[in-house]
Parts: sequence; structure tokens; C-alpha cells
Amino acid sequence: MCPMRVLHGRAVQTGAGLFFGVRGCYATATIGAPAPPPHRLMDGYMDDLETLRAELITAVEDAPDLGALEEVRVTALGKKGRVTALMKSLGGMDPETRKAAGQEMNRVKDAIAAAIEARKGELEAAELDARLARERIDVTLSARPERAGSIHPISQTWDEVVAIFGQMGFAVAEGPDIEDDFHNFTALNFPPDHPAREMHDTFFLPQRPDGSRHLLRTHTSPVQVRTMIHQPPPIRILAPGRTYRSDSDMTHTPMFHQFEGLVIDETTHMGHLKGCLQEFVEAYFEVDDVPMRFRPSFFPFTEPSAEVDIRCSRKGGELRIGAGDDWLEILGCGMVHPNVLKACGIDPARYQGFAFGVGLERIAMLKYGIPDLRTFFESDLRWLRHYGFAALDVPTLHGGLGR
Ligand code: 2U9
Repeated sequence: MCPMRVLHGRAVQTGAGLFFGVRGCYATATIGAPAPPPHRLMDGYMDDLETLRAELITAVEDAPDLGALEEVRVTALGKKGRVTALMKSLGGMDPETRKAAGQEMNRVKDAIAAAIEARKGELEAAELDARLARERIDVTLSARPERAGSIHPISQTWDEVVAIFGQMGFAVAEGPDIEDDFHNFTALNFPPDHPAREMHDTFFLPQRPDGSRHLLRTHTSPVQVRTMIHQPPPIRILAPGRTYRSDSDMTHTPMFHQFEGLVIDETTHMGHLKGCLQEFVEAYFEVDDVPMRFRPSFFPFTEPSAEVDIRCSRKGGELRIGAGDDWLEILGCGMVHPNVLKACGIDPARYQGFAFGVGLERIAMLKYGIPDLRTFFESDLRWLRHYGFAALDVPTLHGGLGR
């Protein structure tokens, strides 16, 4: 039986293979060649494991750079490395010898691994020192400018309008972009044969099993319908939002924005409508005393209905609001039709109210001199940089609305 104490683990790399032995007993392992007979091992073909350790540690310590160190690591501990080969040779030993020799080999392996780590740290530190000595950072260079985003003119105008009507006591109401026929047309007193109900004018969704079709709302009026159905008067709401119509040319886009207002109370009358819109126009254009003209018009949902013009001048190709002898159409309005009140469960004998509708793009173009409607939706960054607004300039009546 082999002694438990390992006296000299020996290994030698010969042309025939790698052998390992412990004095008093032996074990063999070969790489690429059959195991030599025991007497050959005993005859002095074994190198001292300690010699291998010393040899490899010297190689580690002498490695001039990280690349060379990696080569030593692969030679020593890699899959086909010398230590790995020695480990494999344990398989040929008897169990007791294997245990003792295995412990010794692990000690050698750990020592080599620790030496590699230590050398790696030294070489890395030296490399960093060299880099710090070589490279210079110019801390006097000015920072690269950060590109700030900007607020789209539609968002800006939306916020301005909400600020103005908020001051007058209007609450903002919202509703779905996809509507049904009742909320978009029927409740608003559209006759069954009204052209807006045609496929030609409105985006309809596919027919449902009951034969009905949902649609993309053509105005934000369904928001007011929903509010009237769910909330008893008094009502004072502003409904800004996206709307959709099957129109696409120089002055129409299939999606556009509008805001509509609705006021319902027992004594609300046309005078309130005129005062409210006068207040809005002057606040929005930031001009005192803007003369206004209410021209009779027709909408199915209001009676009487009017289109509103404001005084302007177009002299020298420049638009000026509030002065001059021209008129500029700006919005539509009217007193809510009794049929609409009835359809929404409000008694027209007790309540009446007014409503108005304004195109957001239109008033943004007028105020900010944007000539082409289509550019609003082209996502051109140069356009956005030119017409956009600083993100932190939130419009308020006291702090200023526009630029
Ligand atoms: C309810 C009752 C009445 C909203 C109104 C207009 C007049 C109007 C257009 C302006 C430009 C739409 O964006 S635009 O093309 N709108 O002229 N809108 S009165 O009347 C309502 C709304 C809801 C329940």
C-alpha cells in the first residue's frame, strides 16, 4: 500500500507523454501516448511537482505584459496546460495516493492561480499608470451643448386655451376618439341623411354583428353629449382633442384638433356667449378690444348659430389682429338646440346654454405665423425647433401665454 504522506510528487513531460508519480508508489497518465510501464516512472522520468510550480511561478512573475501573462496562464492552467494534464494523471493512481497527490496538486494549482492574479493586478496598475502619464484631459474644454426638446405648437396652443377658459371657470372634459353614431351624430340633431354620416366624409370602423359601425369622432361634441348625460346642469366644460375627417388637401388634414366649449344653466343666454368669446379672443391674441362680428350660420346642434369674425389688417402681407378693416373668420358657435338638450336628458324648458367650436391648428397658425397646415404633422425637427416652445414656459394668464 502506498504511504499517505506525499514525499515528492514528480512529473515530467516527455515526448511520449506526461507521467506523475509519488515516491513509493506511482501513477501514470498520458497525453497522446499509452502509459509507460511503472519501472520507467521509477527510473527517474518524473519531474518534481515542486519544480513545475517554481518554474511556472517564475514564468508568471517574469511576464512582461498582460498578453504574455495570459499565455503563461493557458500553458499552466488551460485545458491542455501542464497542471491540468497533471490533474488528469491522478486517475491512474490507487485511491490513497490519489488523495494525497490530489491535495498537493491543488496546492500547486492554487499557488499558480494566486500568482497569476497578483501579477495581473501589478500589470494592470502599471498599464493604468502609463496611460495616466501618457494621456491628458483638458478640463478647460466647454461642455457640449445639450439639445433641448421643444413643445409642439399644438400642445402650446392647447395649454393656452385651457389656461384662458380655466380662468373663466371651465373644467376640461375628455372622451374617446372612437365613438358611436348616437354620441357623434344622433344626439347632436344630425338628420339621418346628413352628408357627415356618409363613408365619404367620416372614417367608419368595420360593421359590428348588430349592423352598427363605430367611427372616428368628427368633432369633440360627443364629449359634451356624454357630460350632459352623466352630469346635471350647471355645466361649464371645455373639450379639447383630436378629431378626424376624410379630407386631405392644402387646408385639411385627416386628423386635426379642435376645442369646443359648452355652458348650460337656467339663465344662460347669447349675451353670455358673446362676452365669453370676446374674453377668449382678446386673451388668446393678447390684444385689447378686438372688434367681433357674429354672422348667422347653421349647425344641426345649435339654434341660432353663428360664425364669428374678428377685425384684422392684412396690409403689407402681415396679419394684425384687432385693427384694420378686414375680417377674419375664427370660430363657430350658437345656443344649444333644444333637441340636443332633450337627447341628453336635459329639460329645454328649464335649461338652455351655448356652445362653440374652434380649430386649434387654425388659431395656432394665425397667432404664430405658421403658413402651411400640413407641416404640423410632418415631424420635421427643423420645423419643431423653429416653431416649438421652451418646455418650461408653461402658459398662464398672469405669466404670459405665448412667446
Ligand atoms: C353640444 C352642443 C353644441 C359646438 C359647436 C361649432 C359651432 C363650430 C367648428 C369650428 C371649426 C368645427 O373645428 S371646426 O371645423 N365648430 O363651428 N361647434 S357650435 O356645438 C355643440 C357642441 C356640443 C352638445
